[in-house]
Amino acid sequence: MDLETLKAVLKPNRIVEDQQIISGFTADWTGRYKGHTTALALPETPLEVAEILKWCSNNKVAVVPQGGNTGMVGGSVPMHGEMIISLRKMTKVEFSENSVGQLIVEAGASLASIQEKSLEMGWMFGIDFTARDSATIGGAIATNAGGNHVIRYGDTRKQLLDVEAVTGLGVIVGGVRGLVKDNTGYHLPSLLCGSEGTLAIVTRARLRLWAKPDERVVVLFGLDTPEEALGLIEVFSRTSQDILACEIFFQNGVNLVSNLFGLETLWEGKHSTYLLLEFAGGNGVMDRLNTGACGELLNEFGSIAIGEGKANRSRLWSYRSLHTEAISSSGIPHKIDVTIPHNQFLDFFQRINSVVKRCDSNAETYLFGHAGDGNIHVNVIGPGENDLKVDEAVLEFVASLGGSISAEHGIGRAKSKYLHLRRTSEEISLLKKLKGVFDPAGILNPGVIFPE
Ligand code: FAD
Ligand code: 2HG
Ligand code: ZN
Repeated sequence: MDLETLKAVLKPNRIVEDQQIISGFTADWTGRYKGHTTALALPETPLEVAEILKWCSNNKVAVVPQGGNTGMVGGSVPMHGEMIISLRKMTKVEFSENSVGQLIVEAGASLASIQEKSLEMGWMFGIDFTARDSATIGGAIATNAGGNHVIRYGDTRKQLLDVEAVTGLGVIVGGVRGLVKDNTGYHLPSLLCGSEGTLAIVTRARLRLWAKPDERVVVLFGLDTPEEALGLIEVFSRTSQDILACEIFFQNGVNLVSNLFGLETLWEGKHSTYLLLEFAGGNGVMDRLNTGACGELLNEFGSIAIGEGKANRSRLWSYRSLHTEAISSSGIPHKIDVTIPHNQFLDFFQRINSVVKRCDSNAETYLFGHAGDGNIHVNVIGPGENDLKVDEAVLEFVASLGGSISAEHGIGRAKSKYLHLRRTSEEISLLKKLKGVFDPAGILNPGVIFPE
């Protein structure tokens, strides 16, 4: 690509061609996708994003929008030499003065910076996950990220009051006007949320915040079967208004995490299944937990650990939150993020290992996830990066149970050829037409969501 005419309309240093710098942007977090490009754009304003996209559209240059590059489905990697447009320089986070409990953020602001600003102002942001220091709000909007608190606050879409974005033609649409109620035709924030950089590049957003809890308590249960976990999920979701997170994981993942990070063995390793619940609310969370059906359950269990202070809570969380890093240390994982209907969960847990073993008898399967949302992360180590038998078998199995082939990570490149397992051909053709309206030159993230 001849970048001189683009450089001429931008301020200096917005386009990087130095391969030493670019190489830090071309591979994904998991190590499965390794791309290349000759140009990295680092715009600092929405108008600059618009200039770049106008030029790209006129010159038929394909682009890959990128935030923190922590995505799990290869959507932020230039596999065919596309220009990377990184939003990393756009990081402002401001408390909105004309509303109650709202933030105006630039797309490159990290999740952690948004959480911090919210807390500083006496509020709480509804989205949290382990990649919080690197993942950006633009990436979270583009993937409709979920994370640990969906059971309480919903996914990223539920936090969005308004979005400003730039279409493939370089036109700025939407804004950060943000009224809580605004029924003026199609809801652009909902449409752009989850579009994975294929319709527009998100530049700014207005976010809703929630009341900051006074008290938080983590409870970790050591269990012997997934059935027990499902029973507890049912009781606590129904009876506790304080529930904030509900996570499941298993002994093989705990072994990996404990060995790698030197964590204490849990209950001498005698359990197969773990359920971590977090509760948050006004003062008295622990007292409320100790009453009624919840209290009876807490008293009944032998293998139970309770964390009240910050350090104890994060010690218990670390058995769950370090799974991703620990698994990556033992190879390049096949990441298969799925949702299972609650009434199919047991069938799923009983059969998933044999589904994987039929594809590769030496494969190791790690299961963990946001059980309260029916969301399990199936991580498989063993099959080669390009051997997709296991991905296909698991996704077909999940679809046969009425589940979704992507719960929270998106479709990206990793799952584009399986989109038909969840969407009808009529739906796929409608979605493609929508893409054509936002991006008539087809420059925005080709190969993401829809197969090339
Ligand atoms: P990137 O990885 O840079 O991009 C992701 C996708 O969004 C790409 O398709 C990209 O093209 C597009 N994109 C990025 N920015 C923009 C923009 N401004 N406009 C338009 N398109 C854009 N995800 C969850 O949902 N829940 C979790 O619990 C969770 N936990 C994680 C834990 C770890 C340790 C890691 C490494 C990842 C985790 N993720 C999780 C996945 C990932 O962090 C999220 O998908 C996150 O939203 C990606 O943000 P990002 O800024 O890194 O986006
Ligand atoms: C999590 O919930 C993330 O920890 C990452 O969504 C999941 O590593 C994974 O597969
Ligand atoms: Zn997750």
